[in-house]
Amino acid sequence: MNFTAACNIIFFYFIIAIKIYSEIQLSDEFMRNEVRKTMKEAWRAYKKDAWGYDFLAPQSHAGRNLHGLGYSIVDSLDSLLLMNLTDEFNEAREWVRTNFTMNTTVSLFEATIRCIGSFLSTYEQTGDILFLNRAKELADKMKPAFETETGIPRTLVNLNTGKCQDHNWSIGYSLLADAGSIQLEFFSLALNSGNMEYWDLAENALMAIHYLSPLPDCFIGYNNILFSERSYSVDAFGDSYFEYLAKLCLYLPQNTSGIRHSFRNAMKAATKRLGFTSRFNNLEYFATVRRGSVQHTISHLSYFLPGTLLLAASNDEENAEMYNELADSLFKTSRYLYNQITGLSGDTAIIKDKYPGYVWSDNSFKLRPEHVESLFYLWRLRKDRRAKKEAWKIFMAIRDYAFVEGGYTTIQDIDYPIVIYEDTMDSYFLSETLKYLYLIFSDDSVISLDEYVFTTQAHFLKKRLF
Ligand code: DMJ
Repeated sequence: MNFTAACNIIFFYFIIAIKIYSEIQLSDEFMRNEVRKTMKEAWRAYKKDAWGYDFLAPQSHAGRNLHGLGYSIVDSLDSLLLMNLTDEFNEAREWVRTNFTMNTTVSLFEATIRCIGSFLSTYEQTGDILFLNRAKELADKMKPAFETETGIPRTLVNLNTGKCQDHNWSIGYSLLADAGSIQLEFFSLALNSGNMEYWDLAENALMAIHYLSPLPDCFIGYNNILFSERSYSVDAFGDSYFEYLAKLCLYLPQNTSGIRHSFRNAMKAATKRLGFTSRFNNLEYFATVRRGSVQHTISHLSYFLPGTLLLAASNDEENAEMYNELADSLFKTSRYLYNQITGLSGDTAIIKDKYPGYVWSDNSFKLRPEHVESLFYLWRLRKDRRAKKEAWKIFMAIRDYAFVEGGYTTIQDIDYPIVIYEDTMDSYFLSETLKYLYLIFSDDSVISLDEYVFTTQAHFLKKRLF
């Protein structure tokens, strides 16, 4: 045998070995356990350097506050329960019992999705009245936010004084995503506590939004509903409003045909007004309109939409085909944007005509959950094995690139293999990203989609099948 033939044979077997290696199936149990270990590791890091703060700053081994409600502790409660991290759950419960204080100015939306959602999910799982009481106390302190002409709540509220404020960049307005995605939490609070006042507050806000067009403005005048900014988006500032339309129909299957229509009409209007296909690579995406002018951007926040569309399709035979097709197109886009050197996506891309079809306006990976959330639905609802493979790849990339000695952190540039870090581990990493990853590798009966609906912060609430 000559030298070239020998080399060819070695090369041939080398390729076969690589193929076999890449096809080796890791067991679900193994992958689930790896996610659990990461949760434990991230929790420990937070506990060591940032206990009681909203977030861990892993690079500087310190804590950071957004609203001073101990978001990482509260947001983690049901992830810790789910992953059977009992000691850690008990530490969290003790903190909630003795140290959860409410005396700062908070965003109604953030405090609702991170705290009230988590308290209620944990209450439903454990029956521990402490969590229901905390949810009520916090909601009661935020009630002044709903005292507006329209019922659309203000964005910021002081928990001590009840004084409300606007963000300084949206005076006179509330945000669509803020006013339109507190309903699961407030409805659940009403049903769990028996106090329907919480229900009415959230329903009034939703009714007021429905008074607007099928694709409501992202900035809504809270004292004059017709006050308009001409800003439309299913991405930042709009995103979870659309998510909640689809999810409310699952949470309350009775008498929700109106909400189902709103979701269908919103998707149709969004496709007509915001839907584009990129010239390079034919990627479909939803643009954003700001003050009347179109911005061809896609942010990581919008990657939730394929998953939400799959969920809507599973619950609406008539429109399933349209939702499934749209989900597939949007998946193609988010997968393309995830296909970077690190295997992770940047935070915001601007669509361009030439190769590679986009430039990043923000190329950091902020540990966000939206893509793995959509992969979770892809696995549960379609049994598409690619979802598991991709989820594992993303998890490994997070471990390889986002881990620092002090915890897990934001990567500043996903195109650059020598990683530079930003200094934040947000609580959604514990509450959402790791939870969805864990569930992708769990049996379908674990937090079954037949029984539960996930809030926008991935807290699971029991469906109300009455
Ligand atoms: C989460 O806090 C929620 O999912 C919210 O609705 C928007 N996205 C962040 C995480 O990226």
